[in-house]
Amino acid sequence: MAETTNPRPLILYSDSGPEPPFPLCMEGAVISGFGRGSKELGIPTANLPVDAAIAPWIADVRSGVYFGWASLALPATHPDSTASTSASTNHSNEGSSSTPQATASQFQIYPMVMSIGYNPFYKNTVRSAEVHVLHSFGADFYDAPMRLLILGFVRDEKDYNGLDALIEDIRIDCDVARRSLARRAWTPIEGVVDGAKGTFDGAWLVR
Ligand code: ADP
Ligand code: RBF
Ligand code: MG
Repeated sequence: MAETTNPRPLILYSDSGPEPPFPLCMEGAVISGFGRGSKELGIPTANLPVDAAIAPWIADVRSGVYFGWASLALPATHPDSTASTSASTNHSNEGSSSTPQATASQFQIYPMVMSIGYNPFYKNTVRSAEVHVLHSFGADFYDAPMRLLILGFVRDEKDYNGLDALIEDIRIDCDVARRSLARRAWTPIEGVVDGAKGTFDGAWLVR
């Protein structure tokens, strides 16, 4: 399959914020995925059950890559839990300027990029929803409650000649997500961009 080498735009949509049908919301407890060793590839994905009873939009949504915010209720014993500290800053693993935090809530907010679909590279027969959180965690968080505020579509899912090409595209997806989210109208009020509060209503993530 011929892969395009065209440069991809790194910032999507206008600075003025998400457009309909976004935001789309989804929540669930993190489940085990396909066990393909995504973690070993440096792109672990927290899988959520695809449940149309909880997120009715998911049955009809276009398969592909999306970006937005994830919130996680980590157990107090988790190394990244800020449950017992007063100040938290969720530093992105690759130095995003966008570092939302949630101190009053048990939910901590992180930027994320995700895939919804059949993973044509692996030819899955069931639709999966998997989230790569843009943060370097000190431990796994299976079973943790996770909420998603999906703010934009990045690209259709594709098949690839090899794993390297898939990983390269996912790396770019991560960049696109970070940069697109690091704008005030895309960042929740609970978060901080360039020293200023975000202006996006992300209350659902932390309530
Ligand atoms: P699985 O096939 O079970 O989904 P993965 O290799 O995709 O396995 O790893 C996913 C797990 O890794 C998540 O459920 C979570 O507990 C953990 N994890 C650690 N860091 C991250 C991260 N940055 N994003 C998503 N999951 C992460
Ligand atoms: N799988 C595909 O088959 N095609 C894709 O285009 C694709 N894009 C992805 C983009 C992101 C941001 C993420 C997190 C996953 C994507 N996947 C895709 C799923 C990927 O195959 C899966 O996470 C594997 O477990 C990685 O080894
Ligand atoms: Mg996974």
